[in-house]
Amino acid sequence: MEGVSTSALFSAGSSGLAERVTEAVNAEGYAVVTGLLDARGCDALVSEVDRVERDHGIDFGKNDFEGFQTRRIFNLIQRSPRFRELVVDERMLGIIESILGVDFLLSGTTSMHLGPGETPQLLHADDGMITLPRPHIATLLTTLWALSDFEDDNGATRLVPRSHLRPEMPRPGEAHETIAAEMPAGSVLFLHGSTWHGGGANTTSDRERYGLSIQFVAGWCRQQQNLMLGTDPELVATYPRRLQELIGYSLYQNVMGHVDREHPLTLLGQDVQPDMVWDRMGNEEKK
Ligand SMILES: O=C(O)CCC(=O)C(=O)O
Repeated sequence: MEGVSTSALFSAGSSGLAERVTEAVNAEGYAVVTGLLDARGCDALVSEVDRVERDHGIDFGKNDFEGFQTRRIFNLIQRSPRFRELVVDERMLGIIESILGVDFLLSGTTSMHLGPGETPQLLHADDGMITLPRPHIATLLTTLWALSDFEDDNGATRLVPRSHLRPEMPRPGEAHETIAAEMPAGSVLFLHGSTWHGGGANTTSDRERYGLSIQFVAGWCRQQQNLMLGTDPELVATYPRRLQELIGYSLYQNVMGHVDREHPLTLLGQDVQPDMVWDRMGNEEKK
């Protein structure tokens, strides 16, 4: 099976990383960046995934899409500061802003832990429910963090290069040429929201595949996970400011998301002036 193309493969230290990844995502529908986490970082996150699964009795999926041999933890950021640190990784956020534009939002955080015996997931596009005519610019961007090696036989994500440029969506039962996003632990797969992909089969008898999905949307789109309602505001008040903004305590283009004309961060007890676009426009008119 064909693997990741060299034109879509980068290392964390590459110069002009954000621009080059953006170019690859727009042209190929995906890019892989190696070396964003070291072995200690991966091990620590795997231990956190194992701990949360144990503490909260996280069971296998109840349908074929979520995976009968896959454990998923949603809203990871509320489970541990380690996951929160990952979401504000500036190297990743720089790439996301380059693709989705300013004021983008976090859409969801999910652990996808594939066990031996998992079968291939249905090919799909993460923005499949968006009713814009296809193809269209990226409104959603998925990052898949490999905490263990992603290999062809242990469930590496499979994808169809350039499928984000097609006008249609894959239909169940159709056969498509895919590549396996094989990558060493510590790498991240960046996926255009329209790219056809799915978790691979884990045909091994003893190798787990640990992956974290951190998804983002353009600031004018709806987030998949309701991160503002899903977390106790007292806990959110302890998050780094950047993470509070990413989950929705922020304004898009100085207007979308205001609360009674106030900045949403005031709900967390912060004194932030909204800098409304209406003030700017009104003052412009008078000049
Ligand atoms: O686990 C993976 O490799 C991808 C999973 C996925 O695409 C999904 O669940 O939407």
